[in-house]
Amino acid sequence: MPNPQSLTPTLCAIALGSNLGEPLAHVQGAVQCLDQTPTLALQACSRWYSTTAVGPPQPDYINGCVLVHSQLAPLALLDHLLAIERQFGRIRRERNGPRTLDLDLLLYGDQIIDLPRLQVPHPRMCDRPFVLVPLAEIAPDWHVPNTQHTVRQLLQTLDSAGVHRLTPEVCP
Ligand code: PH2
Ligand code: MG
Ligand code: MG
Repeated sequence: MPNPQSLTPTLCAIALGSNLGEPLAHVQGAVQCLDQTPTLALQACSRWYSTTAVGPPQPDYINGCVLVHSQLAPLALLDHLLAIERQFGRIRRERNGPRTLDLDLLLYGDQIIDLPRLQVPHPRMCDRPFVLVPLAEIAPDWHVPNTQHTVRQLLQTLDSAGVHRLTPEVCP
């Protein structure tokens, strides 16, 4: 059996979001957790954005994206992200409802994964300016599997009016 923790590193994109408690502290803390994971190597971190919530009425989100080289296989990486969410007090309630921390695995190299627990590319990433705006900052030329397009091209099809970069005074 291959050891799931000794894979050749694969570049992955992860989206971060929070709109409960101290959202900026949560997403920044989550990046620190990812950075401290021995089987992950942080490659890039977008700036942070304040974004209008999509879904039921709820507070605005802080959103951003990171790139990591992962030695964890896709499901092991998913489990690790869920464990970090729990560490930040995530409780699963209504779909698309407010949350202290959401970590979504968007892209795992050029892989297409369709399992009950995990779909990659993330099935809704192409419709979400709060995902594509930060992702385009750090990976504009990534070809999104299952589409004929790069992140930058996908972003150009969306209205990004509800996505605002945090000012340097709020987040240097
Ligand atoms: N996440 C959701 C539902 N709605 N809206 C914004 N602006 N940002 C999010 O991260 C977000 C959302 C479910 O994951
Ligand atoms: Mg999400
Ligand atoms: Mg999620």
